[in-house]
Amino acid sequence: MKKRVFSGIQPSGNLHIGNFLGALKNWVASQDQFDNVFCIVDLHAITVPQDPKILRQKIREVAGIYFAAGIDPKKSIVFVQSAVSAHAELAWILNCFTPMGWLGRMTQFKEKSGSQKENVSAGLFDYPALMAADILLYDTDEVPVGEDQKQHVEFTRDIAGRFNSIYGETFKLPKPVIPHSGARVMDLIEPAKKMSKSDDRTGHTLNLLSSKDEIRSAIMGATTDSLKQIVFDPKRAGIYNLLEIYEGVTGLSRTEIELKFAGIGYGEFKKELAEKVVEFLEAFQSQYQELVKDPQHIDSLLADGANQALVLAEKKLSEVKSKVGLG
Ligand code: ATP
Ligand code: LTN
Repeated sequence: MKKRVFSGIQPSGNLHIGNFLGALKNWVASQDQFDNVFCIVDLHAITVPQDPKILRQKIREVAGIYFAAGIDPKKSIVFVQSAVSAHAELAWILNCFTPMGWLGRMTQFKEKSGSQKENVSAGLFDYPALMAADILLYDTDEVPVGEDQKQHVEFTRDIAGRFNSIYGETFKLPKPVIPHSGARVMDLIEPAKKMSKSDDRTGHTLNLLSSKDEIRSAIMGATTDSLKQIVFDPKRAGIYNLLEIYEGVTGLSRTEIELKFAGIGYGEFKKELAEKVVEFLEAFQSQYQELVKDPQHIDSLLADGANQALVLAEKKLSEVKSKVGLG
């Protein structure tokens, strides 16, 4: 029996090269090895305000991006979270076993709520319980995500362990799988900060659907430093980030890359990086454009995915409900 993989991306903002290198790339690469469930987590997206029209468009956009990146609906279940109500139901149940203190310690909540802790939604605070429900419904073994989601997967293990210790073995404990490179792609202009989907400032991110010119100008404008050598030194955040992106899109080793750019200036390196990213996105974007010509096809793939997910999710939910004494 193959191991089960579950992961998801929120249909909000603009998907960027960090989402690709930190998550999507690995989903595609190990697709044959696992039993995969990939979700478009719209219930997570509404933890912050969303325009309904845009949210609906973004759901299809993310589906198109999954398929264009190489997720094959014959090999992987792809569906929209809100189409399977077991996610919300299990989240509520897990909620009732989640200490407030655990949620309060989540770095993502602290970062996203900032100074607005009293005004953000209860959903944003409770975000990890919904993510735990997503993962636990499918007896997930591995969760391939970027570095920023590691804490949420650990939270999922903790809540699963707590439930199991009260009601007996119910949930499998999942493991986060974080890539060695590209797990935390940084903002191009402020390399101390992670590249973020919700950041729409020009030049800060490399979006998967950006034009060639946007890509070139963002890379040429990226922050580097006053040193000269092009080497993988994590202490030199700007250049390190660009090198990781180069590594991610070309597949070359770090030694090969350092050799290739020995004695070469930042300007030359950036030009070469921009061309590699453009080349890489060209193939991806033409697949995407082809797919979105037929939105009904995308919808029907998602409906098939939801039907498959539903069977698995309902089975686990009814086991949980019966253990808790519900229904
Ligand atoms: P937002 O900034 O709106 O919170 P996001 O860019 O973090 O969005 P998510 O939908 O939260 O995007 O994340 C989707 C996946 O991409 C997750 O697995 C996450 O860990 C990964 N990811 C997000 N940002 C990065 C990044 N900068 N580098 C690598 N992986 C990332
Ligand atoms: N919180 C994740 C998105 C997400 C997810 C999941 C990832 C929701 N449910 C389950 C993996 C498994 C994020 O990237 N912000």
